[in-house]
Amino acid sequence: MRGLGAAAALTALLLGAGVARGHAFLERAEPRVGSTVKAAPSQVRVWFTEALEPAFSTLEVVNQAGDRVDRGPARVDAASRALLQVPLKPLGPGTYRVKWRVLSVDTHVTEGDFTFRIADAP
Ligand SMILES: [Cu+2]
Repeated sequence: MRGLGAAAALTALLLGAGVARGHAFLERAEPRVGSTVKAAPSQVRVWFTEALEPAFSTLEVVNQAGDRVDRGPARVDAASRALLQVPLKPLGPGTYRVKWRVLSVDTHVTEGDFTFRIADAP
C-alpha cells in the first residue's frame, strides 16, 4: 500500500498544492486504498501525515453513480488530529470512491482520492 499512498501524494502535489515539506498527505486508510473488503464498512478512516484543521478538512464517499454514500460531515478525531473519519450509509457490493481535501496545520491544502471495493456476497 505504500506505493499507492505515494502515488496519491504525488497527485496531490501535482494538483498545485505547491512545493513544501509538511503537507498533509494520505498515509493510510481503512478500508485500505485500492482494497476489496468482504463486509461493508460502517465508516471510512483516513490517516494523514500531518495534523489537520478540522474546519477545512473534508472526506466524501461516492458510489459509481456519483451519489454520496457517507453520512457526513467528516470529523477530525479528537485524540489524533491527523485522523479524519466519516460514517457510511449501509452499502452494498460495488466500488466506492473516497475523495479528500484537507488543510494541514501548516496552512497548505492538499486533495486526492482513492477507491475501495465491497465484494459480491458469496
Ligand atoms: Cu505544506
